[in-house]
This record gives sequence, C-alpha cells and structure tokens, in this order.
Amino acid sequence: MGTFPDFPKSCKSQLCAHLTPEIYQALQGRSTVNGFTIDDAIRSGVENIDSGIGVYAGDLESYTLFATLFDPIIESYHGFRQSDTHQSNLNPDDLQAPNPDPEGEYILSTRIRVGRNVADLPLGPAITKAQRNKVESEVSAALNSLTGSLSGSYYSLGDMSEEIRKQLIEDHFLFKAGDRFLESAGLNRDWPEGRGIYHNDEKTFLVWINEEDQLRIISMQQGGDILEVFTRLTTAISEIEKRVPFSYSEHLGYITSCPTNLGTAMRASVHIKLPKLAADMEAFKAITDRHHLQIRGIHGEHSESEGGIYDISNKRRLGVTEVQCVQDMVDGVAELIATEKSL
Ligand code: ADP
Ligand code: ILO
Repeated sequence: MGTFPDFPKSCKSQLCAHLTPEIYQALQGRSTVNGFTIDDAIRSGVENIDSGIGVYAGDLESYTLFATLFDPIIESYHGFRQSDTHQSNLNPDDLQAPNPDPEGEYILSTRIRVGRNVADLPLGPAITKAQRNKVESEVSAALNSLTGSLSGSYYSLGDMSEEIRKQLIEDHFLFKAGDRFLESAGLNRDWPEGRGIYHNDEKTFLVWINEEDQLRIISMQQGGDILEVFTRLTTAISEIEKRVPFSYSEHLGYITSCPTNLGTAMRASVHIKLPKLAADMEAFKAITDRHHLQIRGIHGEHSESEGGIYDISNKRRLGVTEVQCVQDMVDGVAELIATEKSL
C-alpha cells in the first residue's frame, strides 16, 4: 500500500488539485488487468512536482478504474464532462484554411500530429518489453507497405548513429531522449529498444513508434499551407488504420497515455516569427487564449523561444473534432499575423 503523497504548497499540477486522501484511499488495492495501480498512475506527478498534469494511464481500463481521479482532471483540462461524448471529423473539405501567410514572411513551418495506440494492448506506461517490441515490428511492417508519397523507411533508434539521431532532433523530426516526466511514468523503460521513426524521403510524413504513445503520426512541411499538411495527415491516418486497429472509446475518443491528448490526440502547430508581439506577452496571450491556443518554445514542450520564433498550437483536443482543432490554429494564427503587421 502506498502513502498519500506529500505535495508542497507550491505544487500547481492537476494531480495535487484533484487527489484527496479519500480518493487516494479508495483507489488503493485496485489494479487493472495489466497490473497498473493508482501509484503507477500518479508517479510522474509525485516525482515531478512542477508537472502541469502529473498523471498517465497504463491502459484504457485506467480511465474507468481510476475515474474518480481522471474524470475531474479531464474536466478541468478539457472542459469535458463524464456525460459528454466525443466526435471525430477528419474531412479536410470541412476546414477553412487559406494560407494565412502566402508571402512566407511569418510562418516557418507547419506540423500536425496525432497520437494513436494499438487496440487491446496496454499503453506505454504498462506495456511489457515483448509487447513493445511486437508493436514496433508490426507497426513498422504496416508502414513499410504504404505506397506513393507515404512510402518511406523505418529507422530503429538502437541502430541509429548518434550523429544522425542528434541531427534529426535538431531538425525537429525526432523525439528527444530522457524526458523526466516520461521517465517517471515508466515510458522510457528498456530505452532505446523498440523505438524508432518511419519517414518518407522528403520528411513530410513521419511516424514515431513507441514514444509517449505507440504511434505519433506526423505531417509537416515548410511554410503555411495548413490545408496541405492536414490533407496529407488524414490520408495517412486512414491508410494506417486499415492496417493497425487503434484504441478508441465512444466517450474519450482516441486513447492516449496522457489525458491531455485524449479525443483527437491532435496537435496542429506552426513555427512562427512574431518579434513585435513577443515584446508584449500580455497582448500575445490575449489572442492565443481567445483562440484556445498554446505557446511553446521551438524545441518542443518545456523549451524556450529563440529569436522571436514560437510554436503555436491548438490546446483543445477532446470534445472538439480534428477539423475544429486545426481551425482554432488557423484562425488564431491569422489574427496573430494581422496584429504583428499592425505593430
Ligand atoms: P508533440 O508535438 O509531439 O507533442 P513536442 O512539443 O515535443 O511534441 O514537439 C516535437 C518536435 O516537433 C519538436 O522538435 C518540435 O520543435 C517540433 N515541432 C513542433 N511543431 C513544429 C512546427 N510547426 N514546425 C517544425 N517543427 C515543429
Ligand atoms: N506530464 C507532463 C506533461 C503533460 C502534457 N504533455 C504531454 C507531452 N503529454 C506534465 O504533467 O506537465
């Protein structure tokens, strides 16, 4: 039996806001079919007091077995209640996305990714080494059967030279190693075995295997043609879904290990240069808040901006469709560019 965590007063995570001694006590002794417990679910937030969220799921069952903790966190982060249902719309025809920067003055690149996990398997925090290796071999084989502009090659992390690995990270194509939030969640076990990246020659279509989620499907390219990036992504998703069954729930949409990614599991972002707006972070934030957008640095989550360049992406992922996620980003980016121009 674990003991109730001793959170410092400064802790601002969703975990410390919602985990009470009563809830913790009631969840003690429970274990999912994959052996995942409440102590496993909260370890990342307990070991990383600066977490924003602080919990991970070990499998689909975690979301119901530990619902007294997960539901209020999901409601608080996504504004999505137990009685709500999620709806998916991956139809590019429904997106209104003329290039917000046709002259190429502000947007350096556009990237849209979704997380996916394989149906009826544990998620990364609870997966065994053998299961993870099987995901790698089956998913990479499925990807290797893609044709046309999606055809490419799979590169396993264990076989990759240090030089190529560093270059791929520097160029924003590959995940970093050693994330302490993932480490505490058990997501880095047996590293680097079972992990890798698939990509086409142009590196406009990429799939990460066995990082935070079993698949991260990514479409990206230089400039601001967001519709082209979304269209490539949706084509890829439907081709992969013909070959790999994804974990999906009517209530929570696509199932991911971190509750922030549930639903669409989509993050649509641009790298955008806004030096004037950046001098007035209050005005900058007022626009991003209005359009439900998040500001990140250019080397991903928990990184800083460099040279007035920011990563701007949708914050909403659950209870909104994929089209709406991208629309939030398109509309917000158009307003950010108009404001930057006026300054
Ligand atoms: P994720 O989007 O997968 O949740 P991160 O925020 O860590 O995770 O970003 C992963 C990588 O993708 C980082 O190298 C980041 O710089 C890169 N990236 C994100 N958005 C863009 C973009 N619009 N253009 C180029 N690279 C991007
Ligand atoms: N567990 C971390 C990260 C949460 C959201 N980001 C990702 C990558 N899922 C935290 O609680 O801050």
